[in-house]
Amino acid sequence: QEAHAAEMERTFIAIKPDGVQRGLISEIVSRFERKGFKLVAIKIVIPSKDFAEKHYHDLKERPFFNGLCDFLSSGPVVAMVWEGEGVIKYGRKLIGATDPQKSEPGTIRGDLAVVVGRNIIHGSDGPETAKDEINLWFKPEELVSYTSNAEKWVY
Ligand code: 3AN
Repeated sequence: QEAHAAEMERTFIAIKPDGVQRGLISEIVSRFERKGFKLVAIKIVIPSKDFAEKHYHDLKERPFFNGLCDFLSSGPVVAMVWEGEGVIKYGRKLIGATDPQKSEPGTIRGDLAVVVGRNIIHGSDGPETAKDEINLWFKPEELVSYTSNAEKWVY
């Protein structure tokens, strides 16, 4: 069981300050939970600007980089690690397209957000960024390995 859990794919998901302020924490958590993914780390933090710049380092040449980092560091963020088969790619599917005007109804951004600068949630876009982002936001001991009762019915 432990070996199985250790091999399972993980992704970093964050509810941004707009999602927290709008009271969407439980709504977002519940979509990942009901799908069958497993929550292995969660905390609420106000990231510093410096930390936000590290998180978004890939976007530093983009014109919206500074505003984006100001925004991420403007209030509490719920940082999470979710685990499950295909969770990186499917997590992105649950989240929907970057621009909420283009994300499908039924997705988190499609149902709950209107503009790209306030799109309420972040999800890692691939295995490498997932690893990097989990390492940036969490210490190893903050990740919990456990077998959930639901697991034997999900898999
Ligand atoms: P995603 O969050 O879907 O992976 P990225 O990585 O392209 O999308 O962009 C990261 C974040 O940057 C987005 N979540 C959004 O908040 C912000 N962003 C992306 N494009 C724009 C834009 N044109 N104007 C303002 N903010 C943007």
